[in-house]
Amino acid sequence: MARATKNGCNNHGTMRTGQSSVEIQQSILNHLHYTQAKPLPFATRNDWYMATAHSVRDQMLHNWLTTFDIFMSSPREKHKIVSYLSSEFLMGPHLGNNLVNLGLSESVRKALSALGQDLEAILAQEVEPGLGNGGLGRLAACYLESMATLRVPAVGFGIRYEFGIFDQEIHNGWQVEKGDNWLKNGNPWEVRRPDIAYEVKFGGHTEFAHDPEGRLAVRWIPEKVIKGVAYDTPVAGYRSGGVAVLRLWKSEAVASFDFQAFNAGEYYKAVDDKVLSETISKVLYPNDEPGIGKFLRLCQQYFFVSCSLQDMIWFHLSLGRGIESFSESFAIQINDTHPSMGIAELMRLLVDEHHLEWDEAWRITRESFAYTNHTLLSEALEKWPLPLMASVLPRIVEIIFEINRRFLDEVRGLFPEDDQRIARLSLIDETGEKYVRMANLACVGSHAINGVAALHTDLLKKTVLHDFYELFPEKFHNITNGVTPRRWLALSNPELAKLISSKLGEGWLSSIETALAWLQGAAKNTTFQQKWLKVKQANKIALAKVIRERIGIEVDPASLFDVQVKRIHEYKRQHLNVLHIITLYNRIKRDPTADITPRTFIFAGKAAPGYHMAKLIIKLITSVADVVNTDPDVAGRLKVVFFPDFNVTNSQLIVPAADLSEQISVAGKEASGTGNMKLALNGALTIGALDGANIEIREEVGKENFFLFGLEAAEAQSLKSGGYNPRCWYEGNEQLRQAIDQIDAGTFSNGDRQLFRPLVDNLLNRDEYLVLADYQSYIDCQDLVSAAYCDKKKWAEMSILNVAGMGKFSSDRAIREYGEKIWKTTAIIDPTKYVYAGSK
Ligand code: 6GP
Repeated sequence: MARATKNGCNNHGTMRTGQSSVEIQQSILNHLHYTQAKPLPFATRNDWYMATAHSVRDQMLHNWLTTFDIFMSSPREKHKIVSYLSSEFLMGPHLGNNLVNLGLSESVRKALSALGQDLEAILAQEVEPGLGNGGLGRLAACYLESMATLRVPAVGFGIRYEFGIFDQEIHNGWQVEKGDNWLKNGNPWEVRRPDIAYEVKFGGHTEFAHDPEGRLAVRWIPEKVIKGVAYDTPVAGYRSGGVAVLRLWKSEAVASFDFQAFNAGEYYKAVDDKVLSETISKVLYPNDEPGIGKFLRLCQQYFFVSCSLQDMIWFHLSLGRGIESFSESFAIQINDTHPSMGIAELMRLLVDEHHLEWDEAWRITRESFAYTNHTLLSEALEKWPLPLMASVLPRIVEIIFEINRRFLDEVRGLFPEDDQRIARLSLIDETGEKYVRMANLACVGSHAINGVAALHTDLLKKTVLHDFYELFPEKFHNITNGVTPRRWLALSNPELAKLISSKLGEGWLSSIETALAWLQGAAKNTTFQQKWLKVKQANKIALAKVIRERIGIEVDPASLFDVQVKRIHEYKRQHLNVLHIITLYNRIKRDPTADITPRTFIFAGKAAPGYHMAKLIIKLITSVADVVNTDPDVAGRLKVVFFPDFNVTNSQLIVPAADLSEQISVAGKEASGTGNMKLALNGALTIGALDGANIEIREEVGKENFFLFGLEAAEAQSLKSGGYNPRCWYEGNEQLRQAIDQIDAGTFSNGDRQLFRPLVDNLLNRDEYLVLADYQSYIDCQDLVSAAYCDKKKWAEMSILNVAGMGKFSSDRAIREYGEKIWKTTAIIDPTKYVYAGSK
């Protein structure tokens, strides 16, 4: 086991990643003995997993402390830390990724095998921490990994939910939610820090009082105080020695209760109090829920931003700096509006607790904060009922009012007669019941605002945030999302990574932005194409095996694997995909000898528990599957699979096996998408509308290697504003009519005509996401896909060119852009101090 010297470092401050398999064996045995306290013959698979994880963590903690040492001894101007504030971090399983990044996979495999254990089985033991819904939570995880890789000093601040996103089971074709008890076997990756804890106030009232220096200041007398305790998880960079920290807050009662001090009544009150305090970090809320948020979610948001900001201030002051230079120590990125209360909280801390003047505090706050928007759906823009917020966070509401008063005064100065504009810009929505608009708070209190793909940023400027763009054009940036190629290629698709290494040599995983383009030269090479297809085939066989074992459906690995995996949402249009399946089915039924390219349709994704239409779409998919999969006329040429419980682990299995990536949201609704990037990076061709990052993917991979269909965003907009009537599209298209009529008539529901009525009604009468308008274009494009798939050589070439074009979509590129445009950070670890020893 690596032994730390007195200053916390071995090798005199250098980083180590490579350990021999003999050293690792010893370390695993030590942890089995001293951490798990298990005699060898009684060690369970989980004990072996825990011991292995602890051995790997030792190395990461060592690198982390070394990173910290180097940070502290580097020049002052480099002391800037990125604080990534996010209510979600969807990290995925840690062990495999850490092994890849530390270069330890082979030595750990060898060590385990010498101990009679199998690395794959140990990896399968890990329960992934599902602390996010999807999109922005997974993005946060990719970004932490890239910051570690690029050696940007970074902390991800969030909530240590006891229950993450629900586990999804499918019962009788319906989604059933199960609690996600991810901590039940212990979590070897985190370090609890009882000494890093902060108090957070809730409820009560405010009053004026004299502070210790005799100044009149506002004092918040809370009804309740809750403590946040830090849990740290190190995140390893790829072969760089860099380590980022994920610091998650757990809520606890402030005082532990003592038996003597309480009479019986107070004792029970104290117990109740403890339970209530711990409730705050109990559970992650699913997003996409209709209606406004819950009391507890409001508490969660304030709880974690308050702990995080107090922690940042503590660290800043402990560097010996004055409070007025806070923004030189921290660049705070808020991941959507969930942490935007941090703007008001930092003002509170600076004004009420550190006694700064308002203007000075406001300068610091604006210099510190930057806001990323992740959605164009107006219903997803957060707003909190004012009365609720005022009762839970009275002081925060006062501060928001004061920010608003000053801001609207400025706006009035610029647009004196424009009351409507002022009403739109106000942080308070007063059109009916009063709400606090969190996006408005985020825009006013940040120095930078960014969208996550070029189209998205453009639409933000033109629509959702148009008024703010007119006011502060210089604040707006676009930073197109990216994904980490370490998890999403090296780890999930090792054979493809190996094949790419055979062309590009080692080292390309740190520089895919430029390196992958070199694959273009190999795209037409027949031998390389054959190897390429062989890897894909092996991945498909592996997935087919899991589908057989888990779902009991036999799928043909030679068929085209057509994959749509993402949250279930009407704007993402899984039902458009289903209409295509029904159309193909009808072709077969009309002529069982029809020439159909065999396809396996694979869906996966969770629906928000309260989103009935999304749940009905799942039921539609599974119902169509039941009919299509068992119809003898189909003769196995079409198979439909709903793969349950989509999460990072399952995604790593499905993505490498995909031939076709379905990115079929209606143009103008998907902010970016990142699944589109992961699938293309694994050699799937995309069928997509011009939405989100699809547009940029198409530019990068070449339009001849992308299957484009559907309306453009501007066309979709004008079709709707011109009075879209879906019924006309239904009546004018025979195949479409037939498919919808079948759903309505109970063809897929054993004659039950009620089951899908809400869905059919919605499509025929509203069709907000233009499914019917895009239907024909989609079907025509799918016919091109089917024809293209028959030419294996051409398909392989297109697939290689897709991967070759994916350099831009590395999260390393995205992080560099954030660093340059927004955070103004520089890397701190001197690469000469880092020794990558490789695995022995
Ligand atoms: C998602 C967007 O829907 C997706 O398009 C994007 O790729 C992802 O964020 C990362 O930027 N949005 C969310 O997850 C969300 O909760 C409020 O938005």
